[in-house]
Amino acid sequence: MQQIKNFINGEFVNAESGKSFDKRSPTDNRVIAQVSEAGRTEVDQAVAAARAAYNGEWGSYSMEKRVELLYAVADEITRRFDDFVAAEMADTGQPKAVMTHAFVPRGAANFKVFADVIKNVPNESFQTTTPDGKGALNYSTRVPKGVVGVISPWNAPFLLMTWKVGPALACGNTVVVKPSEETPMTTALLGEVMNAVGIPKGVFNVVHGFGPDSTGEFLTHHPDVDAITFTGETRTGTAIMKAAAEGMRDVSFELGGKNAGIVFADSNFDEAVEGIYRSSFLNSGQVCLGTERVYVERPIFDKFVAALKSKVEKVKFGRPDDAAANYGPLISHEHQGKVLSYYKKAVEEGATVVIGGGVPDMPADLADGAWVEPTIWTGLAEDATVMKEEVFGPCCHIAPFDDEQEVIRLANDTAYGLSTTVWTTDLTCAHRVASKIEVGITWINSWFLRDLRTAFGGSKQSGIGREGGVHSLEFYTETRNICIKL
Ligand code: NAD
Ligand code: 6OD
Repeated sequence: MQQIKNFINGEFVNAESGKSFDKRSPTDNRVIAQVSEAGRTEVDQAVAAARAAYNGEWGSYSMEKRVELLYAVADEITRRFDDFVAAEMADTGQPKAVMTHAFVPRGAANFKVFADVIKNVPNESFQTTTPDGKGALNYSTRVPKGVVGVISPWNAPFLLMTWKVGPALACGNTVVVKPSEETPMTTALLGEVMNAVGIPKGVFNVVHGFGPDSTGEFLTHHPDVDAITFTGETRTGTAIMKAAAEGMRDVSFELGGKNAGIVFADSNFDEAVEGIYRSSFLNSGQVCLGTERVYVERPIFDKFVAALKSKVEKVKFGRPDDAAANYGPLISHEHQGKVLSYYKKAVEEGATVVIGGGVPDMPADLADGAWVEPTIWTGLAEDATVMKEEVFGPCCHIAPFDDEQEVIRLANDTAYGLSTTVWTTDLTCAHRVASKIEVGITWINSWFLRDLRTAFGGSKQSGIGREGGVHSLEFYTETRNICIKL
């Protein structure tokens, strides 16, 4: 049985209390690791280590030295690629291809991209006139925030955690990371990588545990944490924002979504079906950018529903390393219960189930996993529960629309504002629609294509701030202005 410890000041340590919790496999519910649960003591130690490193060795490093070390981190992750893929598969139960093609390489890239950003970012300067005619020069510098608390979710654990740790360290901060209790493995491996390449002790710390009344809350309420970056549910973001209000700490939030997919009749039909299939069902629908509301122009509505159904029929459930399988379980029984309760509610509120709606028959060795069927509905009213609340499971509702203004109104009729995907061959229409949809990112004839240098974040209840490329500097640094009388 794997033992996962906290990583504090460069050492792997168990909690003083001796408390630990089980990490279960989503595929068959076996306990696959025992995770030490950090209490207040360990959170205090981790924050103190981060502060000491910030005031000490890390703080004394030049930007060039940090950049060199972050490149070494990325290279070491790549050298241990198979270990990261195995850890992420064990934690999430998702197919190997998702880890090898997307989530793990993107995690490694997060260190190089932000090293490059910090190396190349210019500072502004202004020459000011003064009454004596001599003038003054204003110039800005960027300084790190200090100790950053990183709270990350379970759905793409390594990618989403490194997307915060990479820029935080590149900018000269130190971090204390609290990964999701469901996915502790890759943060533990990252601790080994940090030691292997010589990142000073205390720069990167990991405390494992839960959210409320546990490690997450101890970290976000800790007075010596200068800023908090969080990815997860909007409700959790609200709790963390209250915690951050004590001491006026800055927050960066990537939160939930209830994203719309819009398919016009003139779209390339096969590409649109494939795109919506991926956006609704990749990672078993556990993607913040996923499409849970699909709007299809009426002339192709029936054909589209039939084509999407036919793709879902071909799903092959199985273990992550089963080459014949392409579909994994949900993260946990708890999440399975939540998703199934939405499936039930959809039917109670009048949905027609096109396909799915329950739990698939699985062979005996997988029967205890957190499996649910990918599900398509039609026929719901716009105010039905699953049209308003994020399910975060493999499901979508498909509704017909008749004109552009109507579909823009429908897409915007939500408390969330994370992303949209629009399918049409009329690029003028695509630009018009994209300019009106209230989200952080609109994909046209594509989905989940994001250059790491671009800004990412949500409008409305989907987030606060933008991370990605130079935009991450807004959160991970403060701008200081210096004015010299000439
Ligand atoms: P979650 O909010 O339940 O948990 C996220 C993290 O917060 C976990 O580490 C958890 O332990 C911690 N936490 C929970 N309560 C806390 C508290 N009171 N104080 C401090 N920490 C606390 O989210 P999840 O279920 O892990 O992830 C799924 C959610 O994340 C979905 O809503 C999804 O849309 C969202 N998400 C958003 C993005 C984005 O970029 N916008 C990306 C991925 C996931
Ligand atoms: O890599 C990204 O651009 C991104 N936004 C990933 C989000 C995954 C959420 O589930």
